[in-house]
Amino acid sequence: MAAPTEPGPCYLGWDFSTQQLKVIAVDEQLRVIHENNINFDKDLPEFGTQGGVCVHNDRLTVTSPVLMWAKALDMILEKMKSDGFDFSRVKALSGAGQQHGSVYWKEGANCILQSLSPDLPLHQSLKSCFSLSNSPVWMDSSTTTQCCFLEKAVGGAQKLADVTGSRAYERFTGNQIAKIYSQNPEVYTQTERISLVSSFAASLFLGAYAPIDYSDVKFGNVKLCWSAAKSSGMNLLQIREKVWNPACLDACAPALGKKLGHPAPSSKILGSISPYYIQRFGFNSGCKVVAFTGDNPASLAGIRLAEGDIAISLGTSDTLFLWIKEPKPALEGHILCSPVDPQAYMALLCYKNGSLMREKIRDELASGSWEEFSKALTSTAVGNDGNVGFYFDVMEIIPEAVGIHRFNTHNNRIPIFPKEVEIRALIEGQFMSKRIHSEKLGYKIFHGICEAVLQHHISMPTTRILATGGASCNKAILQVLSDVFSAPVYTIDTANSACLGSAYRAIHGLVEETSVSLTDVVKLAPEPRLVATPMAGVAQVYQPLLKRYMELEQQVLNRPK
Ligand code: XUL
Repeated sequence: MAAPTEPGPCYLGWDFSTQQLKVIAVDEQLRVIHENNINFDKDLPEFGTQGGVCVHNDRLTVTSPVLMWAKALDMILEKMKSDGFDFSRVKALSGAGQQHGSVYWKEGANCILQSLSPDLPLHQSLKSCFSLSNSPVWMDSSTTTQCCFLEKAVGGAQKLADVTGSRAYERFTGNQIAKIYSQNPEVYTQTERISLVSSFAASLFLGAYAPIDYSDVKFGNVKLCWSAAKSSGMNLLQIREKVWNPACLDACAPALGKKLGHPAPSSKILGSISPYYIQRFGFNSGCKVVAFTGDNPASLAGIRLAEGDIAISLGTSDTLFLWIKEPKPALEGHILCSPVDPQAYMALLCYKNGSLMREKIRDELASGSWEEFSKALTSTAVGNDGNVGFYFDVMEIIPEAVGIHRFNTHNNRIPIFPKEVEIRALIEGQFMSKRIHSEKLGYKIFHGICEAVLQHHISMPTTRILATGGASCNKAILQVLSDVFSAPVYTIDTANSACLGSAYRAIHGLVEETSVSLTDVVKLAPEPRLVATPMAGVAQVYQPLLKRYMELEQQVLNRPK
């Protein structure tokens, strides 16, 4: 009888996202062999988060407890162990984190990280390691003062965009650090190192401070070459030279460069896993930790965005990525380097009122049931009989507006919609906004065929919409997406594209030196599946409606807050 074959090596991809910690293991053939998750609200109720965050009384400040993330890691590893997961098979791991969020390590924390006792859970060893226990996250919009100051300090919004890739955004880390420095200078002084959520997570595995990666990156408005084309969503990095910009650093806080450390490429092997995980969970001592990156670049790798595609991630934040060959200046959105193709770029639009808004309306009008929600959606007509709605529970990024605004077919404001109309208005509105604003970045449809737009030199011979994130499991929602964009919608088998992309990046990290590209690594992965095609006649319905939506958006914007 043939001896049973040894299970081969595998790779872990982590995602420290807003509401959950998620992990996926893939084998050498890129098959998913294990998935697990910890939901912060449900599994760690002692931290009192809602949707993984705490919204403060001013409604603008949004934070997450840093020890919650450490405890979640401990918990998920224990869960994997009790599910019989064999950690000794893991050859490399990488991960992603929600972008922009920051972690403040107290003086001496690196020494504690380097000598973690395997007898204690992570959060217990780390409890004295942070100078700030509540980390600001990407949903925070409390730093308008700091944004104005930074833009002024470097010579205006455009100048800041030219240098760092973006005008000042409230959620960007530099402005968050500036707020902490001005409001709590003693916290800043006690801080030895500032990490992004992604590099914080990498530090936990490495048992030492991990560098911030170049690809947790946004750079807008400039055409750059690949080698110099990365920076983070921080408003701090000089994107051409890949060094911190002294004027930006000085405008935010003193001696900031030292606290941030030197950034590193996102495919870099940072080192071997900390002995803590070898002793506690049975990891192999040769297991490599590849730099962690932002959730959006990781997602792009996971869904294998190709030339001509649009990706829409329907998660806590809704994000939309476009494949771009030659980025041109735009006043909204961001341009990122494609982590898949060195010659390409991705444009990114980010919406704050994604899943949480959909879940709120589902809870209020559909008894918390997606089934009931979907039924209501399919029972209403395409175009919602001219009813249009804007649903911004928190201050939106695109457009900068807040509140719920409903308009009937005569463009009159009305206070309430019937349940079914409200549900369709929410979903159609979310997708009309994405279509309108992606068209501003270059997406366009000619005669039913999605093609490039010339202004931004986007080449789109055969556009596919690749949907990912939690809501990409919902067929009724994806049908509306397909109708509004007049394009076919595809999904991949897992909604966790950031985890999957991270697992692919872990493999890539190991082979990168042999000049195998990430594109070659992901070639083995299964092709996305077609799940929705546009219904007949939808283009005629949405053409006038999109125009109206755009005009109504101006009204919503102009209304005093
Ligand atoms: C992107 C952004 C969000 C976060 C959370 O700019 O703020 O997508 O990365 O997922």
